[in-house]
Formats: sequence, structure tokens, C-alpha cells
Amino acid sequence: MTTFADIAPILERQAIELPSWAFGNSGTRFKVFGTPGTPRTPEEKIADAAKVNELTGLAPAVALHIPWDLVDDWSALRSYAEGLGVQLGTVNSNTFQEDDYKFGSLTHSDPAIRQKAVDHHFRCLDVMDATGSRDLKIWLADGTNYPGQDSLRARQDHLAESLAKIYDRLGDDQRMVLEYKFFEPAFYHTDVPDWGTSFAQVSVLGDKAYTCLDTGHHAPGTNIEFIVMQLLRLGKLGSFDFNSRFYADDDLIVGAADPFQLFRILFEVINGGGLEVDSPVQFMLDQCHNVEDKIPGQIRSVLNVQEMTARALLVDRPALEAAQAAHDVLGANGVLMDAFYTDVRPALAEWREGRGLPADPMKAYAESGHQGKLAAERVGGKQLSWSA
Ligand code: AOS
Ligand code: ZN
Ligand code: ZN
Repeated sequence: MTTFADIAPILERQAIELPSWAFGNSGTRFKVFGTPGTPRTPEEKIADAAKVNELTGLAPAVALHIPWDLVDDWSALRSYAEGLGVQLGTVNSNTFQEDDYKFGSLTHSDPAIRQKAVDHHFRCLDVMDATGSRDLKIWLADGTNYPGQDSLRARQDHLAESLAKIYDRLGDDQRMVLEYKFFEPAFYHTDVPDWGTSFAQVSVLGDKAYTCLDTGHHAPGTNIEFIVMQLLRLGKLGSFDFNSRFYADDDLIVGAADPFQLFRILFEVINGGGLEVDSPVQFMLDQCHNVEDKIPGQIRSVLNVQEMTARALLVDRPALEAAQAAHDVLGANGVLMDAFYTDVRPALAEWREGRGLPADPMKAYAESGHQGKLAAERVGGKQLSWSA
């Protein structure tokens, strides 16, 4: 039997990067609602992320999005973040909001547009040099809406050529992660639609290129934990964008729509060594809080990941292996389900208190009055939106 004491050292080192954009206002194409206290500057977004870390001990880094988080002085931003106890993390590039990219960015048929997109990534690498960030995350909106609109093959070749230019500029300690998504904003084809395409592109680049798996970027019914297993097996799972979805790329709170799926994913992460000290896997959230308050939304998210990690770590592995070896189908399934149904919340609460953290970070935040304080303080200026 695995006990909570056995798994505590692993939970101790769990770290989940928060996306800066989760603290801005967000919505759908129908409406973006404003929330009192929403950040007006990159510094205020970082302060909100630091609050999540202060109450949970789970979120020591903030991912940036360029140009949404552009500042004049990166060293000053880095010192500001470090002063609040967090690091500046993954830098996300953005080649999807300029008219030039209407028909593609790194895949565009025009070499001048491709070079412009490559140059944007060089700029992101300059930012990373100043912030000390390790990872450059590339998600492309590139694709087409109609069969015949463009050459699928030529675009894939352009992508390979563009990525190679960016890869060549990575520093010794820097990495590139290529995110895939099966649709949206393009609806007929996407240039990096699946893990196989991302894997094929990053594999030829070298050891510093990995795949990023966003849990909301698959067709309904996809067995995501199988992909997790395969990428770990191939040594190419570089990072996760965690979120949950009911229908499309909903970017809802991770573990909210399907906690069992999150458990199964984390079980495969553990099996593949993804929680080991030297693991290449970076855990990150990619979420938007359209109607709920953002700081508690992020607190809930990291706690959901922690709770499902604890449950996945509690799987009685010797019993599982014995049942599998005996082809005891229901026995093996039962071992897994026993762990999934274990309520780890009381043990986690006690453990948090022992580390000087609030037993219930959600309650601590609600009772702190912090949300009201932010609303009172952050008046004037322009609230940032997710895609500011
Ligand atoms: C887009 O669907 C992706 O999930 C990206 O990770 C994107 O960069 C992020 O959502 C912020 O726009
Ligand atoms: Zn994502
Ligand atoms: Zn997404």
C-alpha cells in the first residue's frame, strides 16, 4: 500500500506555471466581461500570479505572451517578479494577430512574411535572454479553411525551414516546444494539427525541441493519456498546457470538466517519469476565466492538478502489476479506480498546514478580502484583456 507519507516528497516539488493571460479579462466572440480588480499592466498580472503561489506553493513561475506582456525593461520585470517570489517562465510567441498573417506565418507562401514571423521568434528569444526563461512555446494559427486553398505539402516544408531557423538561434539552455491543435482558427486544415506532426517537425530539429500537449486541442473522444504515454516514451513531451473542455478549445479550469481524464493523464505522466527530478516536462496552465474571478480560478486549477497527482501517485503499483500479469481485467481496473476515488483533500490540507500554507487556499483567499482590495485599488487605467 502506498501511503500519503510516501508520495509527499514528490508533491513537494510539483510546480505549475501560470499563464499571464489568465489574469486578464476574456470571453468569447460574443462578449468579454470586465471584472473589478483586473490587472492593467504586466506587473499587476505577475502580482496576481504571485498571490496564487503564496497561497498554494504550487505556482513558482508565470508564462509570458509576446507582445501582450511587452515592457521596456525586462530586467526590471524579472526583479519585480523575483521580489514577489516567482520566476518569469515560458515565453509564448504570437503570430496570429497581424494582417500580414492572414494566410499563415511560419508556413506562409511569401518568404518575406515567413521571415517576419521568424524574426518575431528571434525577438522572443531576446526576451528570454533577459528574463532567464528556458522555453519558447510556439502555437501557430496557420491553416486553411477550404480544400484546395493552398498546398498542404508546401506549407509543411515552409514550416520545417522556418522552425530550423528559430531552432538554430536557441541558446544552450533554451528549448523550443511546438504546440499542436486540430482546428481553430482554421477550420479545414491546421498546419500542426496533431502530436504526430509536432513530433515529426521537432524530431528533425534536435534535442532542444519538444512537443507541447494542450489538453483542449484534440477531437472529442481522443485518448489523451495514450498520447502522453507515447510522447514520454519517445522523450519528446516538453510541456503541458492544462485546461478542460466540454466541446472545443474551451480553456476551462483543468479538471473541471473531466477529473477522471486528468487522473488518467497524470497516471501516465508518473509512469513515464514525467514527475522525476530530471524530467523535461514543464507543467503549465492555458486557461481563460470568462465569468469566474481569475485569482481563485487559478488557485482552483493548481489545486485540481495537485489533487489528481496525489490520487495518481496513490495507485497501488505492485497490486496493479500483479493483476495485469494475471490478466485480471477487473482487478487491475479496480486498483486504478480505488486510487481515483480516494479523497486526498484532508491529507493535503494537513500537509499544507505543515508547510506553512493555508489548509484550504480557496477559503483563505475568499476570507482575505484581497479581491475587494484589488477592486478598490485598481481604478483608472485600462483593464487588460486576454489578448491585450
Ligand atoms: C491556442 O489555442 C493555444 O492554446 C495557445 O497556447 C495560445 O497561445 C494560448 O491559448 C494563448 O493565446
Ligand atoms: Zn495552449
Ligand atoms: Zn488552445
